[in-house]
Parts: sequence; structure tokens; C-alpha cells
Amino acid sequence: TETYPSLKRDERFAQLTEEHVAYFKEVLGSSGSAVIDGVTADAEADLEPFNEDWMHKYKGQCRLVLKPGSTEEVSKILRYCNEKKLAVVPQGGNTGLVGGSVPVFDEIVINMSRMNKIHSFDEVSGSLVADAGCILEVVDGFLAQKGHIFPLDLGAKGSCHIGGNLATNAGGLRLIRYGSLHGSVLGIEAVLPDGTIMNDLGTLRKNNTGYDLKQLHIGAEGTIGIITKVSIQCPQRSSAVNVAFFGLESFEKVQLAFREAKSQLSEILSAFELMDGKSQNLVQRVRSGKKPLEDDHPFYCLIETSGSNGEHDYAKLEAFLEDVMTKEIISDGVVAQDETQLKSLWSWREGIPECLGHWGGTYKYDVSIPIREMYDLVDDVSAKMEEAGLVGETDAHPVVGVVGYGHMGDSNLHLNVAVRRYEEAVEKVLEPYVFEWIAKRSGSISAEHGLGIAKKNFIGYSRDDATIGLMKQIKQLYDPWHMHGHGLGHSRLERSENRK
Ligand code: FAD
Ligand code: 2HG
Ligand code: ZN
Repeated sequence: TETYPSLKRDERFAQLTEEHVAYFKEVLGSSGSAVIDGVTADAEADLEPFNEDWMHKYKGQCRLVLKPGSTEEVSKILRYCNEKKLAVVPQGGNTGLVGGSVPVFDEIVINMSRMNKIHSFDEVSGSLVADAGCILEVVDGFLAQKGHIFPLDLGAKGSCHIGGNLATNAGGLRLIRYGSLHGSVLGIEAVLPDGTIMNDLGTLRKNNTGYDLKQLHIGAEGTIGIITKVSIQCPQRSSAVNVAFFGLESFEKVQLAFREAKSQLSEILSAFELMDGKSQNLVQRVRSGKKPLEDDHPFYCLIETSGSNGEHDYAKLEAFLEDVMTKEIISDGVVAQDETQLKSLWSWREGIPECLGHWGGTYKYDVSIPIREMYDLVDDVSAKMEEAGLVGETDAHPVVGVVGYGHMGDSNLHLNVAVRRYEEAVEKVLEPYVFEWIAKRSGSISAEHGLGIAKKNFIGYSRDDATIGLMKQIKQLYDPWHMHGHGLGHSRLERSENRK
């Protein structure tokens, strides 16, 4: 194909026929948009958004999108696809950043957006049961009315699905406070590749009866089944939320500030996010608004506190800021005075991914690194890009900027290279350099976004052979035909010789 010249479609998989489409229309009904049919009808424009990812980097050629409305429909679809050897790719809000949510070739897209009901909420325990296709922000809005919060928040909340969040084991902005989904998910319902419905939708915290199989689906990126329902423990929503934004002169000082924040703000600390000055300058170039602080600084941090006593929390935060200012750990800072300011400060952090795409594209590396060395990667990659003469202001330079930001509290850096176009010369500087850099420090080449098609060939930099071997056996057990997720016959863990 034009899109993936080095990949070959596995011809053991069937080509879609009119007969297949007729079956799906019978199961889902042909009215509405439950079936977007590009096989018997011309639906190219309608199929486009399902074929392309959020970054406009990965493109498939699916000719059929199915939007099931119930678990039974998902089951019928998968059973049939398994029998007929039709490859599929599950899709939530299509906000994933590793090309995992779009087809590689002509896989059928199973889009979960019609499964969007909230089923129950227990006001005493805080457990919520909802369909996988519910939009994160919608669920969180529902929970807000009940005085609770979804234990995950991220910049894509307006589009991403909670099923997609589980499938990628998304981390987000408050992991430091609410922990990983592996801890907060109570149960799931999932449809396995052969159509079997696995009902593990418990709403209780404890259940030590054998293997905890739901955990395999969290972070599996849809490779062993489709999550159809989610049961999750939702914490009490804090009545008092405060946000501070400050500037610092070195990464040493960022680390000192983090230590102080943990010790002085302790139980009310709910986010500690890092942004370098370069990322903030690029955001400003796109938005042309006033930056939160007057002067420029090489680093910025955003701190959020969430507690139950506004005055007490505010006083604590102010005392912290005064202390770190006196000790010259931070150079300048501002505390949001109202909800509008709070949102505005957050937007300088949450808005980074979108703004960086402004010039044409972004190379993204989502890595875990021991915290002391976290920022060195950005400096090293910047130096290499400059050396290669790739960074500049004119169209002859593919690279607009090399920036770093991320979840300081989780040792999770986002190295982003904003480009005017995706170009081989840039890729040659980045890979395998970045992966080798990470492996040397025993870090992770994908801290929270998953493997998708972007990182699957590099799993060996972060996992040993025995672990990868076990993963392959699990894939083989659930999906012997390798029909789920990417690969049309090559599981995402196997296709090491093929690169985009
Ligand atoms: P999709 O993109 O549709 O799918 C992602 C993967 O999951 C694909 O492999 C797909 O096949 C699979 N999948 C989707 N739904 C299901 C299902 N029901 N069952 C089985 N498999 C399924 N990630 C973070 O971890 N932290 C962040 O802070 C963060 N911020 C982001 C900010 C922005 C602006 C954007 C665009 C993305 C961000 N992400 C972040 C990436 C993150 O992975 C997604 O936003 C989100 O978790 C994916 O949900 P989705 O519904 O869009 O899934
Ligand atoms: C974030 O933290 C997301 O904003 C996206 O994980 C990071 O785009 C990225 O690299
Ligand atoms: Zn992130």
C-alpha cells in the first residue's frame, strides 16, 4: 500500500464481500449510522475520520465501520469475523497517539461510540458501571453531580472513551493522586475474539478468587478482545481545588520543588506537571495569548491541590510557595484566584499536544526515565537536531522545536519534536537513538500511550525475551488467528522486521 510500503497484507485473511456486509446490516440494522458501508456503496468521505488518527500520521483503508449498540451485537460481529477470517480493529474516541486505533490495511473498524450508557452508580461505595463507549468528560460530568470524580483525567477527555482509556491504561494528569487504572478498575465485561462474552463486571473492591484476568485487558490495546462495559471505583470529588503555576531556572530546582511539594502539600497534592520554556513559547506562538508569568523561564511547573477545606488548602499552598520562593527554588509564581484562571493555567499544560501539531506534525516519545535524568533526553536530542542542521524558522528546516513536558510526579516525560512535515532525516536522528538512550537507563519506551503501530517493533528495548514470549503465548490463547488489533496475521509483538 502507499501508506505502509514496507508492510504486506496477510492474504490468509478474507477480503470483504457484499455477503459479509449484508450479514452485518442484518445484525446491526441498516438504518442510522450503525454500518458505514464502503463495500456496496460509495462512502469514502464518511469513512475518512475512522481511517485516520488524531495526529494525521497513520492512515488505513477500511471500507467498513461497524458501530454495535450492545454487547450481544459485538459478540455476533466477532464470532462471524472469527469464522470468516475478517480482521478487525477496535476504536474508541480515536485519540490514541501511537496509531493503534486505526486500521493498517482494510481491517473492519469496530467503533464503540453507540455504546454510551451509564448503567449504575452506588453513592455509598462510589462504584460506577458504564458502557465502554461513554466519553470520559460526560462520565465525569455525571459523577460531578454526585459529588464524585472519575479517577483519570487527560487533555483528550472531550473525545476519548472510557473503554479506550482502559484499553491503553491511560495515565493522565492526576495519576500521582488516584493511581493507575489497574488499581481503580473493579471489573469489566469484554467480548473475546471468538465472540465469547467474559462477564467480570464486579463492583466490589476485593475478589481474590484466582487470576485477575480483567487486568490483562487493561493496557492490551484491544489485542485480546473488546471491552464493552467498565466498573470503576470513583473517589469523592474535592470541594476545594487550587492551582499554582511557577517558573524555575533549572531542572535541579524542579526536582527540589517536587520534593518540597510532596512533603509540604502531602495528602492534598493532586498534580505536579512539568513544562519546559520551549513548549510554552510554542504554545504562545499558536495562541498568541499572554503567558501566565511575565518573564521567561527555562522550566515551569503546575501544581494542583485537591482537598475538602478551601481556606486550609489555600493557606497551605501559599505557605509552600512562599517557602520555595524564599529558598530560591522557584523564581516566580501565580495562584489561580477563580475557576476561569484555574482553567486558563491548566490550558497552558493540557493544550501543548494540540498546539505542537500546528506546523504539520509531531514526533512523540512518551517515556519513563529515572527522575534525575528525566530532562537530559530533551537536551541531548535538541543538540543532535541542531548539529544535523534540521531546526530553524524557514521551510527548509523540517523541525520547529524539540520540547519536553509531562507528568513529573510519575517520572513520565513527553519528548515532542514539532515538525513542518514528517521526514526521514528527522527520524534518522531520533531512532534508534531515543530508544537506546532509554534502554541504557532501564526506562520505558512507552510510559502511558501504549505500543500501537508506532512502538511495537521496539518493545525489546523495555521488555526481556521471556516476558515477550509470555505475551505472545497469551495472544495466541485469546486470538490464535491474530485477528485483533493490528497486524492481519502478525501480532503487534511479532512483527519486528516491518517498520512504517
Ligand atoms: P482510541 O484512540 O480509539 O484507541 C486506543 C487503543 O485502544 C487502540 O489500540 C484501540 O484499538 C483500543 N480500544 C479502544 N477502545 C477499545 C475497547 N472498548 N476495547 C478494546 N480496545 C479498545 N494518554 C495518557 O495516557 N495520558 C494523557 O495525559 C493523555 N493525554 C492526551 C491528550 C491528548 C490531547 C490526546 C489526543 C491524547 C492523549 N492521550 C493521553 C492518549 C490516550 O491514549 C488517549 O487519549 C485515550 O486513552 C484513548 O482513548 P480513545 O477512546 O480515544 O481510544
Ligand atoms: C499529555 O500528557 C499526553 O499531554 C500527550 O499524554 C503527550 O502528546 C504527547 O506527547
Ligand atoms: Zn501524558
